[in-house]
Amino acid sequence: MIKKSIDDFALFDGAPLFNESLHVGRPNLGSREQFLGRVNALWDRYWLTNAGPYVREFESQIARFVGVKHCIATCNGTIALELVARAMGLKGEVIVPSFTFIATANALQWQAITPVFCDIEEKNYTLDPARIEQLITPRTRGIIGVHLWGRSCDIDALTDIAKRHNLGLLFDASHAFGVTYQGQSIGQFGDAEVFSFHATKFLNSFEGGAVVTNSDALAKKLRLMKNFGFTATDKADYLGINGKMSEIQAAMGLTSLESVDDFISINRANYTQYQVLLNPMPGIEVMPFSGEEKYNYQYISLDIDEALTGINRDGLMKVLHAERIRARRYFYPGCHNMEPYRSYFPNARLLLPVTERVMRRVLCLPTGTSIDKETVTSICALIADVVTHGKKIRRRMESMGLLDSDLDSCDRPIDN
Ligand code: T4K
Repeated sequence: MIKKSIDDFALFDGAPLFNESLHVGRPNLGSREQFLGRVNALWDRYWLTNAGPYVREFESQIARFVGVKHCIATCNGTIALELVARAMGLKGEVIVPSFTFIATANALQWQAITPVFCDIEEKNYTLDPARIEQLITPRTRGIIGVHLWGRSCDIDALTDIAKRHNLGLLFDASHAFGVTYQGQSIGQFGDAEVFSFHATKFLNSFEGGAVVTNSDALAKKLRLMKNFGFTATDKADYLGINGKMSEIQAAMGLTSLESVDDFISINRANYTQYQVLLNPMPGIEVMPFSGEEKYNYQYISLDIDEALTGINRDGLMKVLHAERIRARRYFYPGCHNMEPYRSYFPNARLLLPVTERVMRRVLCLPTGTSIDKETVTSICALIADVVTHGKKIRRRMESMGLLDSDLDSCDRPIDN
């Protein structure tokens, strides 16, 4: 037991368990020496961006790793989604999950394409193929599946639907670098797939992203589009924008790539430890990474059943935050409950029962290379204490008004 009585919890003025905040999304850093070596070389080269040698090397290494013909690196994952949606000619309506980071929907809405929110299935919390066809209208041009938290969509089913209805099929693989589906690398499916290499992602280039595809035509368009449409110096043949990755981003990306195996083994060890210690607790389940596939284990997500724990997800999160464990409610409250979508589609939730339920129950815990097994053990021991005193803690929180207060503001880290 870490907390002998509920007075010892930091939420009730006890001492916090950790001296420093533990973050979901603390970057995985590779070798400092390798990175600084690359920075020194780019400094000497006087070549900082615009298809420099690091970006080209990064693109070819990513394409090789994933097993695709083309990788087009971009300044971030959101721009990659926007560029590829446009290059694919997506217009009208595109079917997407609401249970995703808002960038998936915004990349469409930003170009006046309407995201049509589809519910998720219970297993991986990814697009439910059984719900897609009822959302297809004459305006529908495409589907974007999100491989949420590094678990792939039902790619076969989505491919089948897209083919039968002649729709574009894109995957937001922001969470799924290094992951497989039926033994094949994520990145090889649909018309194209998009990775995010944001600092918080399994593989990072500070900010960054990429479109990967086997389509020569799509790759050619994307290369023009991300560089203002230039086909030669002083010659633009296409409407383009600036979506380029810089050399320093690529230097970080290359450095991250060298450490992929280490990142996975640390993440896997943390995941296993969380599973072993949390799953026996009533009402707490660590979402499994199952089967024969490869995973990056970057997101540890819990399902919390209040009927058994005595405290709900938001209550648990508040307790953890006070102890400096910055657990996150990804992806609460779902895109459909945020602007502009909440105003556009006020009744969307009626078609999203699984999303509405899941977004109230799941919580992501810290992992990554800044977290070791001992830290995981302490986090789990604390959660055990919370579950032991669940009802009591909830009652105390209620009497202090802590469960009624503005939960939306409470997952912003208070300090670093
Ligand atoms: N599609 C999906 C499915 C996505 O998840 C994302 C991004 C995208 C598309 C768009 O890709 P990008 O355009 O971002 O490449 C974070 C990330 O900013 C975002 O990239 C990511 N998804 C999302 C899941 O997480 P926030 O709003 O949660 O970020 P923030 O600032 O609260 O940081 C998260 C945690 O990480 C904090 O507890 C602090 C910690 N952190 C963060 C940074 C940046 C660090 O410890 N060090 C850092 O350098 O969105």
